[in-house]
Amino acid sequence: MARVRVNDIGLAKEDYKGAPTTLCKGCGHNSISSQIISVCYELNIKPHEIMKMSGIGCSSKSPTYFLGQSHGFNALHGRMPSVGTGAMMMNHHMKAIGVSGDGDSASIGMGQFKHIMRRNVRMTYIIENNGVYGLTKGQFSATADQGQSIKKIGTNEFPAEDMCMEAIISGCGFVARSFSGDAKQVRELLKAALSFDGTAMLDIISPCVAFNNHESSTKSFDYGLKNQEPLHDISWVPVRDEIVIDEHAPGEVIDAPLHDGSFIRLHKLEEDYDPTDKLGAMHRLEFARQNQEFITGLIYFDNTRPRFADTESLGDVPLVKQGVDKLVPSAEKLNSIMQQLVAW
Ligand SMILES: Cc1ncc(C[n+]2csc(CCOP(=O)(O)OP(=O)(O)O)c2C)c(N)n1
Ligand code: SF4
Ligand SMILES: [Mg+2]
Repeated sequence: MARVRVNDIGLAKEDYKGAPTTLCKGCGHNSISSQIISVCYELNIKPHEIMKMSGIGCSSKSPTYFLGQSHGFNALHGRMPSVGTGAMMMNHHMKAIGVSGDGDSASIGMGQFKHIMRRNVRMTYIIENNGVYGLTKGQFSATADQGQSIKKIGTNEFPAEDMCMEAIISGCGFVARSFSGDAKQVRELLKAALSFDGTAMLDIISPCVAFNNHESSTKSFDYGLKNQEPLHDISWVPVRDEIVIDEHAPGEVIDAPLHDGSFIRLHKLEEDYDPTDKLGAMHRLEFARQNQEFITGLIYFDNTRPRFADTESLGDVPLVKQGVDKLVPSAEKLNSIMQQLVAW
């Protein structure tokens, strides 16, 4: 009998899978789920230490299709960030994977999106961005291109939101863009995001094959395959690997250190691109927008911001593990609070 391959914690790849997908065949969201499964297997992640959070949409359904042994919560439309923040406040030792869509995050959930970025909650926040509301049959989302037309829907008259720009402005320290058709880049970015102790935002262009996969769309498979312009070649280097610089690397090599001791290595493809330069990153995004370029890679990186758990002084023992005596104020304490309020 063939032996099943297992990772360092004795789990097989099968242990990281979820229920069979009910999304359309060929939907970009399915490729992203597959990459999450591979990466969590490879990183020896304990499924019970992961919470999968999502909102509403085809994208937000996808946590059902990976990590079937992890915790999960399907929040209201656009409300995943606040529910995720609350859950991480109760147990900040968990790792959160948030999956959202462009409708869920850029339309109804924009306010929530910006606040989780500024709070720096430890979450790998993935936007599966297809430019439409796939689940409700293809209406334009806030990331749809201005001037784009879709049969039966009409023409989008409004400018597109750029979620990488929004994340940078809001204080996020790990901002990346990728394409679901580029499995290797998605995997390396996911590994780095999961090793980052704060909010890591991945805006992954993920074509909707049912409603937005035609020639005029910059969120189609054809467009992504033909126009993707990586800023660098990316590899994630685990803690235990010896640090060796590849002398044949094209351009300069930047190693961005992550909180668990691993780092993300970027072989620069563009001479002057430095992901630690905030204004430079915003300038590059705006230049890409004006020139209709589809840049991918780690766009902005800053690992110096305090994480939410520290700002909130959550300490070593998560709230969920504290006893009732610590969490519930005594009758005397409550009385004294009430007396102070009455005195006001
Ligand atoms: C409060 C509320 N408003 C509207 C809806 C209807 N609705 C369900 S999913 C969705 C959009 C989903 O789009 P997106 O997040 O881009 O996900 P996709 O299906 O494209 O992956 C909308 C508007 C809802 N469920 N709840
Ligand atoms: S409708 Fe679009 S987004 Fe939804 S499952 Fe089908 S291809 Fe994917
Ligand atoms: Mg969408």
